[in-house]
Amino acid sequence: MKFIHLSDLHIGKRLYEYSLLEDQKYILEEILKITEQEKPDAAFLAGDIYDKSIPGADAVAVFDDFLVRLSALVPEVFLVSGNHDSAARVAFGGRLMEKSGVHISPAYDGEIAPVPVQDSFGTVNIYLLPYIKPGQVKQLYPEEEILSFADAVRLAIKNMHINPKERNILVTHLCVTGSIRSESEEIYIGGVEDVPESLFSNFAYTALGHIHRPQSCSPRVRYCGTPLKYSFSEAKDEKSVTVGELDGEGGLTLRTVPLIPLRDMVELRGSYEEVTARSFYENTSWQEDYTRIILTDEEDIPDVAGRLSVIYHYFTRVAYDNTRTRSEGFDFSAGADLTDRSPLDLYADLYRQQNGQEMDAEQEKIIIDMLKKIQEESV
Ligand SMILES: [Mn+2]
Repeated sequence: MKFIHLSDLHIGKRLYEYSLLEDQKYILEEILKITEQEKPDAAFLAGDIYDKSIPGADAVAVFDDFLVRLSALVPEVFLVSGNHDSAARVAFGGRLMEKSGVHISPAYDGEIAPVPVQDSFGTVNIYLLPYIKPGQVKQLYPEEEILSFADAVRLAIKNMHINPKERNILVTHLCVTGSIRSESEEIYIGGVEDVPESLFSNFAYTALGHIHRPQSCSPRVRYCGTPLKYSFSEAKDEKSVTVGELDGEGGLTLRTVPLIPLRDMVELRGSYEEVTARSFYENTSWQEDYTRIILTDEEDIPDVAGRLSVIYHYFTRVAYDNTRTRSEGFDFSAGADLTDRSPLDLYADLYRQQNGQEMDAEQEKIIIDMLKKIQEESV
């Protein structure tokens, strides 16, 4: 069986003041072209179809068109809802669409029956597990001990009663321990959502969504990543469609087909004079790309955002990397990941700035306890 794997379309997403809908329509066209060439037997959409649980009418229209055209090219389309989706709204009409080969996970009700798909070797069982939270599963199984996301997913998989001798595929939306994240995901802090990869050992392939950077967690467990860059932390990422082939013995081959966006997302860096010099940008696509600009000038430039947006038509934000911002604790040095900071680190920075000294052990414990409490309440 040949398949394509997509996730985290986030249709309707905005980047600061820009609607990304044109970029999304463009990339969905590209995906349809790839699909037409690859001729897969199945397509997996692993959650976060929309960016919001109540998507705008324009976003719904874009997905409706994509789904109709995708299902004309692919015999079986499978989709699950992600944390950004409303599971019930995404599932609307799902039972009717079964007849057209479009299989949508219903909102999780404690039982998941596989969808059997035939290929020339026999049956492949496709299991659809939407994004689930521990509290939700606990309500369905009050007698079970479910303290974490990992417990919830373990139970959901146990209740699938999988036959490991058959070929099974799981499509789901969750966070595997150790996966590399980016700025555009909304994930609970401190590893709360982590699910160990070992839970998926009975699946010939696990098609994941939730993490936006494409990556394999193991040879058979993979995030295909978003079709577009959704934050500047992804500026250097390469987006793609994952194409897989499963043979009769459960042997799996995976490859990627690159996705080239309508507009790229780039972070530019230099002095004001450098980044506004024609020679800097003339042989690039940057004037039509989404840009974030880091200026190294020591002095603030008056009306800098207005001036930069004359040159860079999809300019978003400017920041200074200079003696002042560094003394304030910002780190814009090349390659520094601005996002990879825990809430505790951020609070420690704030404390240092306000008090000119570090928190002591007791104060730190108060903050850690408070952060834990916030986290537990939001799960
Ligand atoms: Mn997502």
